[in-house]
Formats: sequence, C-alpha cells, structure tokens
Amino acid sequence: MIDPAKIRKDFPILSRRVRGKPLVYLDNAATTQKPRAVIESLVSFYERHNANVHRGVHELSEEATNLVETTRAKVASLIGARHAHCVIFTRNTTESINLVAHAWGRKFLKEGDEILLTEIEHHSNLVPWQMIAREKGVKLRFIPLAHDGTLDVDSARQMLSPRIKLIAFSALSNALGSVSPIDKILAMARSIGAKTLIDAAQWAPHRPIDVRAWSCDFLAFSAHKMLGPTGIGVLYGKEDILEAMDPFLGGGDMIRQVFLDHSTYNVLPYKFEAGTPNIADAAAFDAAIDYLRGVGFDEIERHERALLGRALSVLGSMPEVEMYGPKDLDRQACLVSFNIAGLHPHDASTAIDLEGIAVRAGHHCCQPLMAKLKIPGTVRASFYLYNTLEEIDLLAAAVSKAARFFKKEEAIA
Ligand code: 7TS
Repeated sequence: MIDPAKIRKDFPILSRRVRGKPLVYLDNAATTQKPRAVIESLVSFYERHNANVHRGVHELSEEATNLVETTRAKVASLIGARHAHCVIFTRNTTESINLVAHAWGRKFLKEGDEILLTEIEHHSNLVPWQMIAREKGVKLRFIPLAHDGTLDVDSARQMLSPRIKLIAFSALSNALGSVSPIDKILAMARSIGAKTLIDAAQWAPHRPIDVRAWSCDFLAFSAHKMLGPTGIGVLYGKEDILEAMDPFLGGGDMIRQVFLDHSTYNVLPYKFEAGTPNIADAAAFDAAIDYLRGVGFDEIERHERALLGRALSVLGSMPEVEMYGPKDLDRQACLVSFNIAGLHPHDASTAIDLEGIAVRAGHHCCQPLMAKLKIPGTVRASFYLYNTLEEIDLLAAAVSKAARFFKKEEAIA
C-alpha cells in the first residue's frame, strides 16, 4: 500500500505553501512534480559528467553517452520493447507524433488514403495529421464520443476499410479521464492492415505498457508527466517500420556519410536524433523510471483508484457540480473533469486556486471535444501517487465554497 505521507517527503516542492496554505497539487495531467532523486540526477550530470555524446573520445563524453544509453535501455525494458534502438528520444509526445506524421506519413500516405483518429484527441494527436492530410490529400475520420463519455468503437466499425492506413488514438483521455478500449481498437486496425499509433502521454505515468503484447506500431509519451524532467520524450516504433522511414530532421549525428550533393543515414535510433540531444534530461529520466518501478504500477493504480473513487463520490454528490466522462472506476482513471453551475471554468479554478489548490481549467487542448460537449471547457483535477484522500476533501470544500459564493453573488444581483 502506498503511504503518501512517506512518498511526499521525496518531493521537495510539496512542502511549500501557496497563497498562505499548504500546496495541493492536482494538475498532474499537465505535468508532475519531481522527486529529489530526479533533481539530484540533473545536478549531478552538470556537476560531474557534462559533455556532448557520441562525438568525443574522451572520458566525460563516454560517461554522458552511457547515461543516455542506460536510460534508453531502461525505457525499452519499461515498455517491453525488444530493442533499445527502437526507442527514439524526442522533446515530448508532441514531437514524437510529429515525427511519425512527417517521416512516416510523408513517405507512405497517398491521396485517397484515410487516417482514423478519435473525437477526444489532444491537439498533439490531431493537428499534425491535419497538416499531413492537407499536404497529401488524405481524409481524416473519427471514432465518435459515446454518450457515456467513452469511445463508440462499435459505430466506428462501419468506417473500417482498407483505405484506412493508420489508427492513432490516446490510451487515456487527458480531458475526461476515459480509458480507451485499447485492445478493441488495435484488433480493428489489424483486421484492415492499418498501422497503429498510441498516444500514451497520460497512460505511461499511471499504468504498465507492453508494446509487444499490444503489438502497436508506434507509441509516444513524455517524461515530464511521469516524474521526469521536461524536454525529453519517447517515440517507440517497430524496427522494420522505423528502418523503412526517412529521417525527420537533418543535421549532425543522424548521418553516416555526407557528400556535397547527398548523404547516407545513421542506424537506429540515431537516424531520428539529429543534433545534440537533451543529455541531462535523458540522464535524469532514468531516476524517474527507477522511482516509479520502486513504488510499482500495481500500487500506483490501487492508490489512484481510491483517490478517483473519493473524488467521484464527493464531487458527484454535489447538486451544483456537473461531471464529465464515464464516472466509473473501471472506465475512468486518474482525473475528474467538471463544471460548477453558473461559473465559467476559469473563474471556478481561480476560486479553487485561492485555497492553495492547483487545478487546470479550459479546453485542455481538446477544442473539438469541448465543442461536441457544448461547453467552453472544464475544471480538471488530476491525481498522482503523492496525492491524499484529504486533498480530495480539500478540493471538494473549495468547490463547495466557490459554488456558495456564486449563489450569494447571484442573489445580490
Ligand atoms: N497527448 C495527450 C493525451 C496529452 O495529455 C498531452 C499533454 C499531450 C499529448 C502532449 O504532451 P506534451 O508533453 O508534448 O505537451 N497534455 C496536457 C494537459 O492535459 N495539460 O497540459 C498538457
């Protein structure tokens, strides 16, 4: 069982005060806080090992290279990838998806092809496909949102055809917390021979991944949402597909031989890692993975289920609160998304912030989803392993106070 009191001691920022009150950090879907081990790893890199990778023949360069490659191997083992060279370091999930759109999409998509996305995608898994679709004459189609806040996979079956060359979807929605029917979508893709890309930005911090069991073609996530530093993300791809793709960015490190009129390219993963990589953050990501594994994903899931259960019950019982998403512990995870009657989500989150509670308000980079729900946005409280049941109660008290205050204002007006 997770003891949040013990875990919280490892996160220096959690002991600070905000607006004169102890910080309650419930914006984990945006980015997570960092344990001391990650912070120390960053400092240690710059104090002891700083050098560029792969280039120098000197000791420091070798140490820096080893640190990056150790993390790469650890990421491969974390996600069940057979080869470390199928793990490409990017800046974040957004860059990983753009890499696939440009390096795979440009080469393998042609006019008349289709890409199947979903109506709940983060803009990162929508806009890159819009860009490539316009360029190549490709049609985008969407698995619709069902009334219960999940994906209506059954109605998507009617859209299936060999024209669909890729199905790209988020494993866990950042705006609703709904868990996608991953296996069903992957099976649909297999039935028509389409490639698959899983946006695991929200999944990877909370649940285990096995790319071999899923047999997905691409998977993307960001270190900063799983206790690691900002500026380092992952793209996993199947070896034969990565081999067949052309590079995304050109420059140093991604080449084998350069002539004035053409170049040949490096082996995986370096073919996709042009220029000096984010060495320090890659090194510190290692410590984040160690931390998560030390706690264990089973424990993390059990703890988050308890937090979500409490949030659904306390907020769900307030008449002035409208909740979005499945509202069911088996189909929703890690966050609640809601509005307070009569309050714009930004005003609601400002009122909650006055209590020292960090939540996020707005469209959560899911404007088409908000349009479908016919709302300007939501207030989102997202949880992680260091949050406590008491913090959920503090959130509920802040929500109740904001709702009461608004009612009073309304009565005066
Ligand atoms: N995909 C999903 C499902 C996400 O939630 C996010 C970030 C991204 C992609 C992009 O990740 P990035 O690391 O490249 O920025 N989501 C959020 C959020 O919900 N609030 O802030 C960032």
